[in-house]
Amino acid sequence: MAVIDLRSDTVTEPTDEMREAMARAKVGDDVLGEDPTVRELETLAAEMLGKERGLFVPSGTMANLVAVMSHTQRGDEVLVEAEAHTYYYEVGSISAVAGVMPRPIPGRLGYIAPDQIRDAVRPPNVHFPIPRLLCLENTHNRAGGIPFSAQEMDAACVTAHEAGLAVHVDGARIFNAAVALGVPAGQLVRSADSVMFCVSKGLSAPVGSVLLGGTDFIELARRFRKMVGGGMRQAGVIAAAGVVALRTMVARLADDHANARRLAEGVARIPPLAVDLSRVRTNMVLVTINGPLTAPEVIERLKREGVLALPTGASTIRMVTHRHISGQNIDHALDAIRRTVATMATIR
Ligand code: TLP
Repeated sequence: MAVIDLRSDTVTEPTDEMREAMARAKVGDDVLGEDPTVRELETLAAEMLGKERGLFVPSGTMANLVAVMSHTQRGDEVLVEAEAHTYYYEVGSISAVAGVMPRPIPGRLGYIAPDQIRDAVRPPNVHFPIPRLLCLENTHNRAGGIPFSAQEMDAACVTAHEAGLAVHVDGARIFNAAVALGVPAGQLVRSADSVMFCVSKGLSAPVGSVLLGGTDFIELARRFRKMVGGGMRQAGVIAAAGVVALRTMVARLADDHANARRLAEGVARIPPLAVDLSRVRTNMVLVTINGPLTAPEVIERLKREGVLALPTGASTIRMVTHRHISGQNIDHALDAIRRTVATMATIR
């Protein structure tokens, strides 16, 4: 039985072109700043995102951590959306390692609006930590892959800057946002101080993320990357796949978005499952189960039918489309979901 893996776009494997580029990559010691392929990836990424410099790091989690460490001092306050990956899924690293105080702000479908930023930033007072940084996420994972426009991003950044905060963007899937909105990715982060994106998700490279920002910021981030053990040596071997990812994998994300829509529209017609179709804007589908079935039960049953998905709550399931999911796979997945729900309804 062919498995249809909708757990995440992180499961994508390198293309043949990536594997060839990896085999041929010119390498050097990147801790000494001598790996030409890492340099190439960092430079290309900086050009595409409109920032001065880039820093290749092993993961999105490390990119966010190193960004927070570079923007803050221990004890500072960091405004972060309450469902943001940095707050929800990164093992508490910004507290445990960076030593900052996260201030979770429930956003509107993942977006922290300017008025919320103004309300959250408290005037200087001996009792309060110093507010130093705002973290935004685009696309927003737990909101269902929602992209935020350049105007929305600018508005949040301007307000944060007026309040004396720097802005870091977790843009793990910033290219999904750019493709969905039909704008260059750089536009979405033009007002932000730093941004990270992952080559290891929908872009199909096997490993890595790039953190981008101004020259001084990246120099500091390079030190923190070393501190947390992210200094890699002949990392050109993996950066080579990232270069191919940026050159060849961005435009095709539109196919993943079309497949997500097709999946969402199908699932929305399978009660007791429901999908808010207005939220399906990129490559994610959040499925709500109305009724007694739990997400883990449905996921377990789907697995027996060869369809993999992840729970995002007791009665919510996330399905993610990516390069290994075809339109035909979507139709097969929908058949499997229909069968699963029908069987489970008779068991109850
Ligand atoms: N997200 C993963 C899981 O960790 C949930 C996924 O399957 O979606 N920022 C965002 C917005 C992310 O979605 C992720 C990964 C990261 C950061 C962390 O990237 P990695 O996994 O490279 O540390």
